[in-house]
Amino acid sequence: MSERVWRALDKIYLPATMLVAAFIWIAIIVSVAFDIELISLGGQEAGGGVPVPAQVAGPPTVVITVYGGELPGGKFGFGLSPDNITTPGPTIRVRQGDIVEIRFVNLGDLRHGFVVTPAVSKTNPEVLFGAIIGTASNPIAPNGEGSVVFVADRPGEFFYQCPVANHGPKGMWGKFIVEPAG
Ligand SMILES: [Cu+2]
Repeated sequence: MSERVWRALDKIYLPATMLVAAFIWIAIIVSVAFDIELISLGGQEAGGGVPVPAQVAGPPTVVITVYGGELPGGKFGFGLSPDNITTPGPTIRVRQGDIVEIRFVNLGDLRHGFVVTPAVSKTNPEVLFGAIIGTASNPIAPNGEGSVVFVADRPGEFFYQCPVANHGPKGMWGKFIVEPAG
C-alpha cells in the first residue's frame, strides 16, 4: 500500500520539480527584460545605478564648460579652460537650486566622461543629481563633447570624476560643492 503511494509520488515528483524550475526561469527572464526596459527609459545608463535626472524647470542658471584629457606622466585631469587641465581638477561651485548645465569637452586621446558623485571611485561611481555625461561603457570619444542639465537640489561637498574605470584614481576628479541656498 505505502509502496504504491511512493511510486505514485515518484511519478509526480519529477514533472512537478521541472515545472517549478521552468516557472522560476521564466520569472528571472521576465524580470531581467523588465529591468533592461527601465534602464532604456531612464536615459543614460550609469556605472551601477540608473540615474534619473530631477525635473528641470526653465533654462540653466549656471553654464560650466569642463575640459578633460590626459596629462604627461600617466595622469589624467580636468580644467575649466582648454589650456589649463590639472590633476586633480579645479573645484566647481554652484548654489543649491541652481539649474546647472555642464558641457564636457574631451581633449584627450582616450575616451572620457563626467559624473557628479558622492565619492571618487575606481569603477562605477554613484551618480548624483542625474549629472552624468558619457558612461563607463559608453564614454565621450576624443574630440567629442556632451552636456547635461540638472538641478543641484542638495547642498554639500561632492565630487566630479571621469566614469571610465581607473580614470578617477589617475587624477580625473575634482570637488563639486553645492552651497546652501539663501
Ligand atoms: Cu577618463
